[in-house]
Amino acid sequence: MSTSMFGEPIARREDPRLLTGQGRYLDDLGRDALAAAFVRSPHAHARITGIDVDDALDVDGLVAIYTYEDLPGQVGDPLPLLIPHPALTHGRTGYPLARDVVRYVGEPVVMVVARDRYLAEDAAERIRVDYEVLPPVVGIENAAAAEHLVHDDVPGNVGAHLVQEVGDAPAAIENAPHRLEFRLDIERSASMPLEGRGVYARWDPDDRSLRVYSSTQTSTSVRMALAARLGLPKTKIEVIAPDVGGGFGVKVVHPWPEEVLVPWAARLLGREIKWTEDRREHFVAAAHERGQVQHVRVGFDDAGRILGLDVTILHDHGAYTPYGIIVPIVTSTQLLGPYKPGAYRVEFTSLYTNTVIVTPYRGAGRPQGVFCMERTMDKIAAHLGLDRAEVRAANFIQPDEFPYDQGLTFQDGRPLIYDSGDYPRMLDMIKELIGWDGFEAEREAARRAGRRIGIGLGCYVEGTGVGPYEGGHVEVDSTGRVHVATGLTSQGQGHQTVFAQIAAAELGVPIEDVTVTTGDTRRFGYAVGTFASRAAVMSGNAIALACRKVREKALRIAGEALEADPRDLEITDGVVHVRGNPSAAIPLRTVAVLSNPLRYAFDEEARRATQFAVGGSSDEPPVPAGEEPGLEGRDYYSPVRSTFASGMHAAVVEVDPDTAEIRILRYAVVHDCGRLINPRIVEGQIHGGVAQGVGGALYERMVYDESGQLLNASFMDFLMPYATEVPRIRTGHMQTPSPLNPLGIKGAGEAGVIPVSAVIASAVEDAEGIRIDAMPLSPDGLFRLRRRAAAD
Ligand code: MCN
Repeated sequence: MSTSMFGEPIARREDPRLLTGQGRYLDDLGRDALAAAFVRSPHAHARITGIDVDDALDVDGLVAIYTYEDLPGQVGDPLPLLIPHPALTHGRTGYPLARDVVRYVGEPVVMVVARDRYLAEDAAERIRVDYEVLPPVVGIENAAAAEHLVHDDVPGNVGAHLVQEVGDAPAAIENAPHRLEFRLDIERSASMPLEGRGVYARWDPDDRSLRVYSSTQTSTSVRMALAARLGLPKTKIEVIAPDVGGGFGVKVVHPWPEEVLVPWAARLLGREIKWTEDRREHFVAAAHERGQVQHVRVGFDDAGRILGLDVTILHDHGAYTPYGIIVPIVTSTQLLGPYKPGAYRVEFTSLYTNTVIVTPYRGAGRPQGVFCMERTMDKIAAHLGLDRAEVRAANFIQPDEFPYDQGLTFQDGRPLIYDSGDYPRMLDMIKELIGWDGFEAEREAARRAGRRIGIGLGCYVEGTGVGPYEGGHVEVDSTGRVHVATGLTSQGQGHQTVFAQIAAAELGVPIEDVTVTTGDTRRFGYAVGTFASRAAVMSGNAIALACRKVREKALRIAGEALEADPRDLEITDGVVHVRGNPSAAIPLRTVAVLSNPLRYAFDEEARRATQFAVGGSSDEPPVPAGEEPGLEGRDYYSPVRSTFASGMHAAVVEVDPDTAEIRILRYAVVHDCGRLINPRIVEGQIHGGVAQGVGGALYERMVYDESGQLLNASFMDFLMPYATEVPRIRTGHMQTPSPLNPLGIKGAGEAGVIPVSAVIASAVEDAEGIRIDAMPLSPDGLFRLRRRAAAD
């Protein structure tokens, strides 16, 4: 038996089950359920003039067809705007089924329920929806030009406009010895979890209750949304996230139209109904992110220190804003990274387009911000003829300046204050890992061999562990097993392992004795969810606090049984004993029995163990007066503010002089997420993130034509990196504990993806000697840049 502790790089406990095909994902459930399918808009912008379902009625096995008109009361109301913001003056959300107007290709218009998915799709195909096509608005700049409007009542297509200022950046730029001005473009992309969205609902007519399985990142929010929309008390709704095959942000939005409609119809029909998203639906009708245009003005001194930075951002948020404007807020407030410019001004305009909605995708606005800041650093270095690492170092916040207030407001409305970090040391570490200082010799040797290589660097700071709260419940049962439950869900982050490590360490029990439940409202009803790299900080600390309550209670009861002062007791390998006297001991399992007087009466073994422990007879359980029954505890953790993780990535790339193919030869990461619960899991998270970042840097883009049709809505045309395109990654960990939470941890789940585009741009620019100002960068894109550079 191992007593696995906090900080050990143990293997993920969930993997043997998942890797041997024993996972239970949404589509593994409800095999006999009716199936739902959706008729979706083929137009980016159109008025619905008629819906004719007659042909579909002949389909054998058809059960029901619903349009907007069929949806009663709150079921048909517009979807909620989850995160309002004063700057979002024109927030708009869609209806679960389109009412009069459709605003993106893929918007759901009709829901069909049939005996199976084939029949549901057949019936859906026979439904005729008549449209009057309206002019679509596609592309950020068309939206800004506002020749046409996405929403008649939103002037200029502007959903939100925000300016944040620290100091007088325009004046600082004006008076600076050096100035640069440039534009950066980042195209739209999207998260592509292997498992799409999905929901399966069962109505129990006797109990008048609903059980819903959803492939979600936020099961408690799904429950709250359903309770409100269906008019059911939350005690009559159970929402369970089974195994979830990736989320990456897209499964946070709640409720999705399908997530409202399937449970509603299940109740109405008194039947089980399931809907699973297919890949095309995921492309056109889930959510995208990243798309931004940035205009940068920067003024700096001879050492490369930024005196003033002025960034203007145009953000494309698609047809609706169910998630508010969180993405451009994150870009604009976290763009500064580890740097402290003399003055900063950022202005963003968030624009409606006739494309699918934008919601946070792993990194959530930070890859765009880091691209902006790191391109700025490289351009300053190029302008001054300085080393790129040196320019970054000249702008760093120093270790003795923490807590450091950037003077901005974080997305949760709290001041943006960095809690801890050591950026100069981190820079030394990353330079060492990638071989920065010896690179000129390497470049020269490559050049002599006819090869073109370059090196790039990127730094970021990431606010993690946002509130408002997360909770944990811990119970030791009479077999000695420890049951840990938290309300947030898991999509592959390894929570079963890390939360067990925390509980094992806090309680002094073998990790084998700990089971962890996530994402099941039956086990834990109050939670926010898994996103924004918050699970480790939020649930990790909540579970630790709950364990501490259980531990204290265990020591009180054991103290009574052992006639010892609880302060003299400790728990090792699941046994409570007097410190320095291992023979005065009582197993935790027995303490659990003692804590429940009735159980004690039934448990001869526990009685014997207690008698042995106290050396006398014990018909009554020796429990301090006033203890509640049960060896369990619950606690919540609410942070005062977010904690800031940080990292630096570097890459060496090779660019083919003829084909412009870009290969990553080496990739290095140094990362600081405070105290590491499990370094191996964090490395896995970083590797996955870097792989997604490589996709964003070199391959993945959503290509809309001018009529708003997504041209590459399949894996034939939307390129994702395979293992062959993902480099080996050397990872260095740095641990500056967060002073803000009991465990001293910061988040890690998004870190890997954040700076990759900036790093690859930096390295390719270094190899090619031409400006890289747009991402992703494909070989044909690089080819065009070469031709343009040659023509200039
Ligand atoms: N961890 C640790 N020590 C730390 C910090 C974190 O051991 N100091 C561990 C955590 O315990 C957890 C993992 O690293 O097992 C990630 O932790 P955290 O940063 O808290 O992130 P979350 O668990 O909240 O996960 C969310 C994050 C986000 S926002 C996206 S998007 C994302 C990601 O995680 N989506 C993922 N990683 C993913 N990984 C998989 N496989 N699938 C997804 O959909």
